[in-house]
Amino acid sequence: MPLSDFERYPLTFGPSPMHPLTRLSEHLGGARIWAKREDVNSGLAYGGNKTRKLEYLVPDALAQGADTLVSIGGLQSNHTRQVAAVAAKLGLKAVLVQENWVDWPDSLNDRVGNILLSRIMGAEVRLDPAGFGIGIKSSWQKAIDDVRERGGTPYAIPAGASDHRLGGLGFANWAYEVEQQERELGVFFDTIVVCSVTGSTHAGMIAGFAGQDRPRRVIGIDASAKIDETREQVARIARNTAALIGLDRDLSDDEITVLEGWAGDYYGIPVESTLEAMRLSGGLEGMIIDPVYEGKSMAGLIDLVTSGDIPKDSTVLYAHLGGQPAINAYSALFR
Ligand code: 5PA
Repeated sequence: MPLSDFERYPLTFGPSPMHPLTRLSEHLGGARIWAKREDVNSGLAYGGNKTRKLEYLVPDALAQGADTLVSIGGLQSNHTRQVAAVAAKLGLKAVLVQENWVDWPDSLNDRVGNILLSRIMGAEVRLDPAGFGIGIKSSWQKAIDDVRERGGTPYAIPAGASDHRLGGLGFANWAYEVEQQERELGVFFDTIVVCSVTGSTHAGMIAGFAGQDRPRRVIGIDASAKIDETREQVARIARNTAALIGLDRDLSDDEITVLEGWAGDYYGIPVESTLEAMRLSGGLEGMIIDPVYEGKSMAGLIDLVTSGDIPKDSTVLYAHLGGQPAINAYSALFR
């Protein structure tokens, strides 16, 4: 059925703002670059990409009579913080499994930033020593079982709200929103650049744009340092989402582009190009990006523009997906 027939529970302010990054574009000397800002899309604990995805999961949770949202991420997960905020707003409980996804020595990693915000909002935070992985985790299953055992009704939200039947809808909707804003602004973005880890942000965009008349490149930049898993997950969710919203053709492989080269060796650990991207974005535009996700996709964008892979006559849209609270756990990098 068409996307407009799916129930959406509004959690955002409305269409997220879009604006040109004039000084960054000039500095790079190539394509014109704009940003669309999911980092300021909501009043719920700073918002971000998961807030948009959750707009389509919440009606399902409410229909099932859930009283507890159960989800999982790293210690500095932006996703779990957004789940905590949505639970608070709806008057539900949140149980969050926070795993040790990043071998990062900052002694405040499990205290500041996202995890602090989740605690303030009253979520039950469970620390777990398991490492990074976007698959289904036993600790998450256990948290779901525990809620049931206590007599609650859990609603299970996988990592990044991605591997879920409705996970791609938020960003399929984003693609329609972009088309609408383009009409209003008189601009067309031939290239989109987006960070990809659990995959449903990029996948939803692919499915949403695939139904539009004018083709464009939707480039995902892997930030997980596990490119095969990211590609597989993006392709699967893109195809499932496309089918769900009634796209009347199969997605071809060349519509699914996840590039590697900017993640470094590990998820969550910035490399030189990440820090340079953070400095450029902050110093030229006053636009703050984080070292885990957006710094890596911005590093990719910078290289693709300066190398001419994205040509000079292109107009590029950088999807800023949020993530700034985690910066507090990386203070040593900028001392
Ligand atoms: C995240 C994800 P996807 O997981 O949908 O591919 O999005 C990647 C991404 N930018 C990009 C920011 C700021 C993000 O937070 N974060 C996860 C989290 O637990 O926070 C799901 C991994």
